[in-house]
Amino acid sequence: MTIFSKIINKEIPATIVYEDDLCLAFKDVNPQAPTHVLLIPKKEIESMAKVQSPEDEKLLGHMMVKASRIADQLGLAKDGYRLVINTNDHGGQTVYHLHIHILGGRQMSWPPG
Ligand code: DGP
Repeated sequence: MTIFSKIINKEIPATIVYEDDLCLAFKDVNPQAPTHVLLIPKKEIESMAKVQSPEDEKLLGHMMVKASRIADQLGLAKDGYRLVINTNDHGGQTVYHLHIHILGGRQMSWPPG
């Protein structure tokens, strides 16, 4: 269990921007862009390295479509945005509950650091 489970269970506060039966989106506490939201599954999945089942396939498809809709709602669609899923150590993951970063509101650079 991670701190994100506590956010899902409303045991600790977060600024929630979207919620449904399968996933939750809230503002990142340490924003790296003018808009920085985390979209997480309510199911506890450690990382992208652990997804495999048909259930996960459906869940991640759902989340990618929701990421698009949330980005649109946040006003990011026209100028663009970046979706990031840091995975395990080399990916820079710090919280081991799968999450999609939705970042926007500034020009992004490439390659990532
Ligand atoms: P990552 O490094 O990809 O595992 O990203 C974890 C992100 O989670 C990081 O950008 C900061 C954010 N974060 C960590 N703890 C909390 C918290 O308690 N509340 C919120 N809103 N964000 C958190």
